Amino acid sequence: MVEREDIVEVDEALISQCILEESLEFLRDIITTDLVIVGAGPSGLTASIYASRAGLKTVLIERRLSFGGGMGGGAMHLPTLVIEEPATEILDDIGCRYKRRGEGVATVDSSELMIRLANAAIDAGVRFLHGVTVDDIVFREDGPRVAGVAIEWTASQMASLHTDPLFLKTSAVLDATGHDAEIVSVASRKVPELNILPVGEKSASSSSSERQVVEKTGRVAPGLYCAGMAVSEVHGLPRMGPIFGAMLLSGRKAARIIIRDLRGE
Ligand code: 48H
Ligand code: FE2
Repeated sequence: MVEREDIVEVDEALISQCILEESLEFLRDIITTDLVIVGAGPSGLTASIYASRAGLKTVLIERRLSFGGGMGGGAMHLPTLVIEEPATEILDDIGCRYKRRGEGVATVDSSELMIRLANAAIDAGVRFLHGVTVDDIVFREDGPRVAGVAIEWTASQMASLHTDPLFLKTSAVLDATGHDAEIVSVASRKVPELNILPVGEKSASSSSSERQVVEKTGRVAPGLYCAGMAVSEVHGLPRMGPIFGAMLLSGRKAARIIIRDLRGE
């Protein structure tokens, strides 16, 4: 086969026009959604896959320009993650290869898991906003309930350039921001009527924490849910260290609860 090198000439104005028209259409489309997930770590990505597959219009907002959250750093930057049963069900579902390492324990390559989760999310129809930080919620006094998020360019925040945010309206917000539970934290601080009191994460105890994180995953206030390490922060659970089964299972469970709540089942 001959490799073609007769590259098409594209006018600069057309490049800008393509980007602006498509991006504005995308942004207009996500002004109202069923679900906003904050954080593209293991729990947020997993939740997005199951929510979107069930038909929820889902947007995932990530502060950084990457997929995977803490998975990329693994344990002290080593490229292997430990996953325990039954989270291998999710690995099978997204086509991620793993190695069995004894009774109920498996290992995965961290790059492969990040990319397979992101790929499954895109296949499921999840829309992504990268380089954007959620720094506040929108709430409604009736209830009271969480009704949306305020978004800002991460770059503006890093440059300490205060600009006013844009708002996205949604039926449910999932805090998958990891250790700091940033969304629950801002909601508890600024909307005392929601009665949320994050307890703070405790020191390590891997096995008990894995179980409890999944158990406590769910609704924090009307319209606001949490998954992953945010659950430890909110409910005062021990950290678990570099084991990721509960992150995946928590994401899947959060999606199931949100789907049920939004369908009024
Ligand atoms: C937009 C935001 C914002 C914001 C944060 O930290 P993550 O990987 O979160 P989880 O809970 O899915 O997974 C936790 C896991 O990585 C981990 O740290 C474990 C298992 N630790 C155990 C231990 O003992 O330490 O991902 C969160 C993502 C990141 O990509 C952030 O950049 C992003 O959320 N994020 N995005 N707006 N306000 N806050
Ligand atoms: Fe961590």
